Amino acid sequence: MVKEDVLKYLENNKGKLISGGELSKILNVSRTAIWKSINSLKEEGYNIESIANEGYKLDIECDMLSENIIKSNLKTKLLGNKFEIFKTIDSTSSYLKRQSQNKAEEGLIILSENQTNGRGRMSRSFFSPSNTSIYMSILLRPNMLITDINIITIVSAVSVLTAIENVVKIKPQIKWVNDILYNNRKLCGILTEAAIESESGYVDYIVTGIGVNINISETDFPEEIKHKAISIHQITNKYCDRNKLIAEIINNFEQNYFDLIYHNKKNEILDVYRKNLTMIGEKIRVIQGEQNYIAKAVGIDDNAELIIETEDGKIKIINSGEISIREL
Ligand code: BT5
Repeated sequence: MVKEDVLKYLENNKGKLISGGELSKILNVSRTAIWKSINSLKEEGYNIESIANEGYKLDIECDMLSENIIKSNLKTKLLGNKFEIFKTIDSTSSYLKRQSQNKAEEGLIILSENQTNGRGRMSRSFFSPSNTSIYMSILLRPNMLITDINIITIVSAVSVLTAIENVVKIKPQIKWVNDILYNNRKLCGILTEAAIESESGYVDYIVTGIGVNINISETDFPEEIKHKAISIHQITNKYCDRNKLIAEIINNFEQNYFDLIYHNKKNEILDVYRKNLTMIGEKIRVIQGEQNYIAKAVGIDDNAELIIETEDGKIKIINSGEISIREL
């Protein structure tokens, strides 16, 4: 389609002025078709400058989600073989779960500029404003017992953490089980959901949902989470290129996923997870439904469960299913 071709050209030449005549020659379409495409892209929110008698220029800081830019930074064989990018959606994970039931293939990735019903664990909501962050879900179909899926959460956390370190040059930490924190405030939440094949106990599919706060300012967060959430922009005071970070997350994810599935490197992945884990050795509050109690976080076992020591000296293993922890 002409519009996609025009966009691709402008994205590959961000910040450069190109005349309508040149574009129509390169893409082999009429100038009217170019003009129509540009107007439609502007309506979609692309920051394109039209200069009379000179041409068009896509703003260098334009940061709309772009399959073209993401793909040009991907080094993967499986993840991202297919993308669907939405302007708005209820939840990228809810949508992907529906597609998974319809036999969508492993590696499909859903992204959206916003979510009207972004979800966390235990029916909690995930604040998902438009055009400022990453809301991404990845479909996996590993040959794995459902009891082993905690390790996929570990793969996601390690992959997002390393991607942020590489692209943004900051050092966040992981909070068991699925949060990436900076200065003890949540930068990213990860939700791992799975469906089981009846009888066999094996996984049918896993949907990993990743939400990273990118270009949100402190005043944009709702009152209830302002003090416990943070965005990359708040940390660096710079705009962060979402498309590059998305590609880096996907690249790392595939590398770690393949290392886990094909190269038996679960222990190496767990090591990176453990090294970057916050709260270990510290007193924490363990929250389960209405109940909560104080314990010491001792470490993570090989199933990525949290080992704690209760105040009466008992060692307990807790699984993330229905339990959260909080600093004292
Ligand atoms: C999570 O749950 O943190 C998992 C969030 C996963 C979000 C992604 S976005 C793409 C995909 N599609 C979805 O619908 N979900 C996934 P949990 O550990 O339960 O934390 C939820 C809690 O985090 C809330 O109760 C708030 O206190 C807090 N919170 C909500 N929105 C936040 C945000 N944007 N940044 C930081 N904290 C937030």
